[in-house]
Formats: sequence, structure tokens, C-alpha cells
Amino acid sequence: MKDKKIKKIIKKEEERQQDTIDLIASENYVSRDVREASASVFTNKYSEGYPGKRYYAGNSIVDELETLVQERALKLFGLRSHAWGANAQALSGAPANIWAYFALVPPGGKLMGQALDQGGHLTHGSPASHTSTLWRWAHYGVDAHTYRLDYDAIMRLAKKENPKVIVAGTSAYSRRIDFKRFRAIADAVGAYLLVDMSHIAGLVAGGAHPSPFPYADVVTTTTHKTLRGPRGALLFFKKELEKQINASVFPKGQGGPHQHQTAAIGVALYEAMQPSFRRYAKEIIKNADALSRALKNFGYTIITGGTDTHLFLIDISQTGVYGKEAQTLLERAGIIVNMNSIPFDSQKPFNPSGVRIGTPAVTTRGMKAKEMKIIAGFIHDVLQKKKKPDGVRKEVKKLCAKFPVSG
Ligand code: DSN
Repeated sequence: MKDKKIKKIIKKEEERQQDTIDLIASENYVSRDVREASASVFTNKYSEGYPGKRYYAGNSIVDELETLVQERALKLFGLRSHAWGANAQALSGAPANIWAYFALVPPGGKLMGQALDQGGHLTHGSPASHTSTLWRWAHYGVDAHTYRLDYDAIMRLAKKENPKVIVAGTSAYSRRIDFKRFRAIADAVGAYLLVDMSHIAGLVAGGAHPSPFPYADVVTTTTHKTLRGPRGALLFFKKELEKQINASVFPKGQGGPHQHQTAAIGVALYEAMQPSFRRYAKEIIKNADALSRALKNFGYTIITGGTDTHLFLIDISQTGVYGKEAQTLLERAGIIVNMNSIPFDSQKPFNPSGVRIGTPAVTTRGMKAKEMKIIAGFIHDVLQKKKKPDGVRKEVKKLCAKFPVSG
């Protein structure tokens, strides 16, 4: 690379990723093959339209690529092409959700989703998101005692609010989602069921979390979380919604798709079809369970008491350290987490009571239960034993050296 400045910055980021423990639940490391596809010549091509119907010439090979990726997306999740379709053009998760909403409910209409401060996502109608400007929202949350989804309460709310779309899916909820219950709720009020499976897509693909597809009308997902692909998104729809979803993505929502990312998504889907990916998905959950148990043994409060997935939330407020300080101290020790509101948080989002922890990235590096216990020890050293983060950092670096980031 002739640009020395950017080259140096990339090198520094490579070193940062190698030398730190990434516990951000939504991050992962892609393979070298995914990166190779992402850096391919497809970045040079405009391909507005869909396979066989493009606005520019020179797209026969792009057509081959996009068709293959659509087919793989369906195959990975066990879907038949007469019943389901897939769109690989949404640039990421937020636009994928917004294009899906536009396709299903006109602006001003009503949707229902999980509140952001109860484990949902910004694009599920948070007041901070355009989604709340464009549509009206009713929000469900978790039960005040169990911190788990209360499906009876969600049913009551749906009957009261009569939404046109019910959004199921979370970004900070550690328990399995019962998509069958959500289907029954949607049916009771004649709503579409949209599942945003961004966080759990890799778990679903690997058979480690129940699939939403038998129950949903539309499924959106990012491709870069547990699915271990490049940054991007997939949108799945029941065949009868094909026209409106595809038109909502292009031409109504976006222009030219990023086909280099489509190629990289294709590689990630191929990787997720391999038997080793099933082992990976199970190992992510085993690691999350091991890490949450180890932290619990040190006295930390794990929201809902544990996890069935790749992530969990810790309420650290009793320790006298809040989310922002914890995130900063841990980063100085080389442990990367994000502060997170916990349900019914008395603290504000910029310094919440919680920290969210996830294991997709450390699992990709090959770490197992033994390392999870060591990592829990590092976290405890920094947050409670008040060891100097710079000292812990040396230990962290040593551990990281044994588990190279290979992509
Ligand atoms: N930012 C992602 C997460 O961390 O969960 C969701 O978009």
C-alpha cells in the first residue's frame, strides 16, 4: 500500500485486535477468505437492480454472484425457494429493518417492538431513532422480577395496541426467544411477525438456537455478528411479500448495492454450512455460560441469572463501579466490553448500571471454558480487586498471544 498513513493505522488496528480480548457481543473476526472477497474487484461495479434486471451493462457476473448468495442464504436456514426469498442488498442491519418496515406498514402506522432499554434495538422504535419519527410504536419489555420476556404481557399489549407489525429480536437479552409464542401473538391481532435475528443468526445457522423461520413473515439479520461474516445484512421474506420487500430495498431505499460485500457474505454463508460451524455455534454458548458462571462465582449479578445464548448482562452497580468506568478500566487492561443499560436501570444510558459481555469473538480465536475462567479473573482483578489495569494488560496480552487472530 502506497498510502503509508492508512497502512500504519491498519497495522495498529491489527495489533490492537490481536492484543486485546474482544467481549463485544456483536463483534467477531472474519476469515481470510471473507476478507479476500470483501476486498475483491466487485467494489468497482454498479449493479442497481436485481439479477436479470439491472440498470447498467456488465452485470452478468454480478448476477451470478448475487443469485448464488441468495440461494445459499435460503439453503443455510433450510428454506425452500418457492416459499421464501432472500435479499442481500441492504447495507446493514438498521437499513434492513427500515426497508422492511416501509414494505409492511405505511409511515404513521403502528408497530410493536422490544424497548431498547429492555434489551431491544435502536431501530425497534427507540425515541433516538428515525424509526420512531416515521411510525408509531408500542413497546414491550421484560418482567420486572425475572427479567425475562413475559409473553402473556406482550399478548395483552398487542391486543390493546393492535400493531400492524410485531418485531421480535434483541441486542441485549440472554435467553432464548420463543418465536412460536410471538407467532400466536401476531396471529391474535392480525399482525406481521418480523424477526430481527441479527444477534443470534449464527446460533440459528449452527442449530444452537431455535429458528424463527417456521413462524416469521420477514426475518432480518446482520451478517457480521455470530454469523461471522462481513458487515452487511440479509433480508428474508415469505414469497408473497417479495415484490414489496425488494422494491423497498431498491429503488425506494437504496442505490447501488455493495457487491464486494455480497461476495463476502456468500463466503461467510459457505463457511456457516460446514460441520465445524455447528461446533462453533455450540461452543459460543458454552463459553458464555462458563464466563457468566465464573463471574457469578466472584459475586457479580448476572441479569436473569445466566444465559442460553452468546451474551449476558452484568449488573455491576452494587460494586460501586458503573458501566462507563468499568468499560474504560477494562479497556486499559485490554478487555473490550460495552457498557449497557440493564432493564429498569436507575442510571442514564451514558453511564448505565450494566456491562454487556459476549463470546462470539473469543470463541473464534479458539478459547474455551478454561480461558473463560481466566478472563473472569482478569475482569474481577480490575473491577473489584483494584489491580492496576496496566499490570493486568500484560497478562491479557500473554493470553492473546496463545490465540492468534487468524483472519
Ligand atoms: N450495535 C449492535 C450491537 O452491539 O448489538 C446492534 O446494532
